[in-house]
Amino acid sequence: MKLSKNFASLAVKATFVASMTLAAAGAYAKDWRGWNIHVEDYPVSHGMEAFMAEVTEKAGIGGKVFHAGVLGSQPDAIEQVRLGIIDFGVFSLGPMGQAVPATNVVSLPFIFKSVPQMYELMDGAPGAALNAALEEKGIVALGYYDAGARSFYNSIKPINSPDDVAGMKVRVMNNDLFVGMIEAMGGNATPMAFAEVYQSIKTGVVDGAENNPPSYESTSHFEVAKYYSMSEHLIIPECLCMSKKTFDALTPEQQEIVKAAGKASTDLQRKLWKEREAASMETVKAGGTTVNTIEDKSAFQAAMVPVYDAYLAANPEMTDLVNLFRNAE
Ligand code: BDP
Repeated sequence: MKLSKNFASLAVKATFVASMTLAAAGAYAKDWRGWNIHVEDYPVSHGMEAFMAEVTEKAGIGGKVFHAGVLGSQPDAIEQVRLGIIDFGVFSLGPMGQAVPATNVVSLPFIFKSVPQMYELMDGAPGAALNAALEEKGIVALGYYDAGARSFYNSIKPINSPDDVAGMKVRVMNNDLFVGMIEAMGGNATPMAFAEVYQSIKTGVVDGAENNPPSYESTSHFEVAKYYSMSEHLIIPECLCMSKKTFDALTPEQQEIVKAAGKASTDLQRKLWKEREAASMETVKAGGTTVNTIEDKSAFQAAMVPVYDAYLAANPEMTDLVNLFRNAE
């Protein structure tokens, strides 16, 4: 009895010494967990896998990306990244707005003039302002992935003007701004988790939703909502986000490796995104989707003026940040 007790305490001591030695050498024992809402074959997923592989190879950190939302809903995962329970994830700044209000600025409809402008602003000073706000809430932004532009789709008819949205039941992401956006056109907005949308359209709980072509395609929403109308009303970047808790536990060398891997994965994702956008359009058309373009979007833009007014009236402290994005060339 005595012997085994001594042995146990020796073993504990040995483990302790070993882990101290590892810590002193900068070794890092924790395996990372990455949250992803998308299926495995998707530009975001490939970007995340490349990130994890590079971090493993160069910094010796193990980990795994969990696809298809198996680690939970997006709002929950954002909280868990803030707490360091999940180590990293790719989050749309749409749902992020509830946790980090400054990021709401990019959920304002038509805030970006184009996707190239979104890249420029997110990679520059306006993006740095959002990074600072994220960091204050425990999130380190390593790069912004492309999520293209979101357009309306539904099972009833093509949308050509805001009046066509009037009376429609439209699913939106979890953020009050999107509810306001649909209501400004006279529609009924239903915030709902991504995973529930297919069934909800199929059973008529909602008439449609809005998303970029790759998500419309990868979720098979095109099978149940055959009209895709290129309103392109939202351009919302997605953040490759790391838990600040996880990041701060790394050595300076590891942090540099992680940052470089984040940048490389962002470049890769942006390239893959363009390819997938084109391929998705082909897939949905071949699957029977009617796509209509909307050359003149001014009626949609005009309908969004009250959304901006209400947002700025309720959040006057956001005025400078909104203007920084809105007035950019
Ligand atoms: C996709 C985004 C994903 C969102 C989803 C949604 O990549 O983060 O959860 O839209 O509409 O485009 O919920």
